[in-house]
Amino acid sequence: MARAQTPASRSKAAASRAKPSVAAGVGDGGELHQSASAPDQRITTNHGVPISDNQNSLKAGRRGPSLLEDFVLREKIQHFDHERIPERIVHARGNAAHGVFELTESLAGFSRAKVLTEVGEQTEVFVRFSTVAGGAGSVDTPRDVRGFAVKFYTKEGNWDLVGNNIPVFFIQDAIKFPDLVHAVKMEADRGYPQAASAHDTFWDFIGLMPESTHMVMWQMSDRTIPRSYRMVEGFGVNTFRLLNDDDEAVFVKFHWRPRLGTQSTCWDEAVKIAGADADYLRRDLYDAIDKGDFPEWDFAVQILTQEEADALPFDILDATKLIPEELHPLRVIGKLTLNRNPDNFFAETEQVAFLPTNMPPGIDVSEDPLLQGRLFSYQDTQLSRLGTVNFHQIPINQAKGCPFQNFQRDGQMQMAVPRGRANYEPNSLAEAGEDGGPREDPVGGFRSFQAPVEQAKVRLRAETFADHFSQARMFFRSQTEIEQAHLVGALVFELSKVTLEHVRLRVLANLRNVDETLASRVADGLGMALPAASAPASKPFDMEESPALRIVGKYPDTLKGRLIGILVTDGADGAVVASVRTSSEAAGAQVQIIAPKIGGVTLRDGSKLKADRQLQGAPSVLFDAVALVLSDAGCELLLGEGAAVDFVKDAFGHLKAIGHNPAAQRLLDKAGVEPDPGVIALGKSSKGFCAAAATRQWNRESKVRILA
Ligand code: HDE
Repeated sequence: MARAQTPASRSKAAASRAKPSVAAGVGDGGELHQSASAPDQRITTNHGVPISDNQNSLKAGRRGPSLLEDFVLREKIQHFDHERIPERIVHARGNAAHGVFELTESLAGFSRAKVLTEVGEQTEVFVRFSTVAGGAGSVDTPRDVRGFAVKFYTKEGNWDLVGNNIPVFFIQDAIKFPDLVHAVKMEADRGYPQAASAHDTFWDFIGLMPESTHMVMWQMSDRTIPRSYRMVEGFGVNTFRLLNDDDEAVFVKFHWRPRLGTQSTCWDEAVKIAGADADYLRRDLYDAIDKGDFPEWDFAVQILTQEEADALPFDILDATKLIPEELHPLRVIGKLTLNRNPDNFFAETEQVAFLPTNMPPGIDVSEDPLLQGRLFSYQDTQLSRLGTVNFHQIPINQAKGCPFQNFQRDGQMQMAVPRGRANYEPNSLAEAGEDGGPREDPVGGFRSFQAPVEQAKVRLRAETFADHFSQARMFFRSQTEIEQAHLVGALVFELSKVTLEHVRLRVLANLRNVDETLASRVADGLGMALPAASAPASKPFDMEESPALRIVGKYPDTLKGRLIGILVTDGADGAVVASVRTSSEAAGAQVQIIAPKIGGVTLRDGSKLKADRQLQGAPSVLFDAVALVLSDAGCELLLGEGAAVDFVKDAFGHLKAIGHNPAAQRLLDKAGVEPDPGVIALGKSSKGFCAAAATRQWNRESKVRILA
């Protein structure tokens, strides 16, 4: 057994196993093993999921082929295969935090998983956010999809919900994943660009894979340049199943909704943040948790019966499609709070190993061909990444809510010290008073949904997967004008970096199937003539717009979670600084003082004010709103400092609220700031500034850049 036991608990366990449940027979299809095993006696996977049948692999029918999704079999065999073959590779960029998940509404009747049915239960979690394309040393803010991977340490084994901040994916079948990743990562001959999709090979692949079009709409939206990991949505992406006590199934989609709302940066801002602070997002998350400002998400599900799924105009197994909330509303069933930073980045954040195959009894997979491939890939990746089949023994990966115990043995970096002779099953050692080890649990163990699969084995895509454009169209048309302009701008930016003209043309030809205005705006931005539309595999149709897919207008106007920067100079009025600070903090913001020198400034009344940041290292891109509290002499000095002019110019260009005292006017003028509702004169009260700082000044945008 993998778990250490005290001598007392060992003898108790051995005694209670005197009559092993396997005595009934083996190799009979499992039907004879009908009695339940006590939780501390049952055999589990390495992640603590109880096993219902340790005799038979999962097959398509009694005499049919074994199924790839049999994670119990694969975990066991792979553990055995790799017992003496360790290997390590590098890992991608991400950061993580510990937290807790609390269930607020039970899904009893739909699922037998305790984590989804025991209301009020607090389940420990570890959540890792990541970029996808860049290496471990790349920056935090490229335009990229973000990973949102959650490990729930449930009482019935670990549940890993390994999702993204976008609800759909580029491809429909796992067999295309290596091609997609090769195409987006740095080009093979030259080794660049790092962490950027704006290059030939990515768009070459996209143009040739119309099924990626919906995802590309999301990727080109502001969601891929998030303001903070505290402000990203999360999605399970693939369709899963819930199984109740009677093994009846429904389909389920999982969603995380940030309580701070989904918020993004401007593209120019994201580019500049990359230079100002390569660790922007990881620092933001760490600082917020460190200060006790714990990020929270609502956890929601969309549940569909087979009939409801059949009634959809697209296939629920196709990961390039979402289910509009307006059709099937989200049901909030729990809350996630991140409340503790890791103690050690390597031991926890780097070594955490997520596996979509980690599911407690009551949650199951669907036949989504992307998910089916994922069921194999992650375990395999961890073996080479962490170098040992015993990666489940690394503390961050261990099942914490329950024991894990089985007969898998040895291997590189074995940390457990199993006792006794029982390293095989069935055994009858208990009859001789020895510890015979754990037993399978047909009642409480993991059981797969008995989906009928008797069909010819084929390498074919389902016809119901053929529509590649209708949801892309729905996404584009559901966006606000501002968001549409950003999306078009992003496409123009990316395609302008593509050197192969035929690739640009092919993408434009596909875009015509999404929306003619979109295609002509992009063509116009590129200065190219529109090519003929590509021939779609299935004619796109118009779906109802889904306002739920917007960001702008959806997130709450609030100072909560925001960072305000106050730029001060010697001779500044301390009362104004105090007013901005007090009001902002009272409304939930964090405040930092920025000064020309890190030692701080001497205020007008002769008192000293410490600085948190020095101006040249604290450009305004790092703040959500800024206030300028200067003296006349201080302003004079800053007029000759490029960093000060850029500070103001960028704050204006990135649609941020700018509070200022009268002495700062000359700096505003030099930076080209024009009066608007987001440029606020600071007086005795900072109310107006705080109200403007609670959001972005979207109406300013057309004044500061030409929108595509
Ligand atoms: Fe992953 N993915 N993926 N992926 N994925 C990995 O596993 C893979 C996909 C996602 O913070 C790898 O441990 C295949 C969709 C996240 O540690 C690897 C396919 C979604 C993370 C792997 C997909 C994801 C990964 C690399 C297509 C959203 C980071 C390192 C069939 C639902 C987890 C690792 C972390 C990581 C394979 C597609 C999310 C290679 C084969 C769709 C958040 O195993």
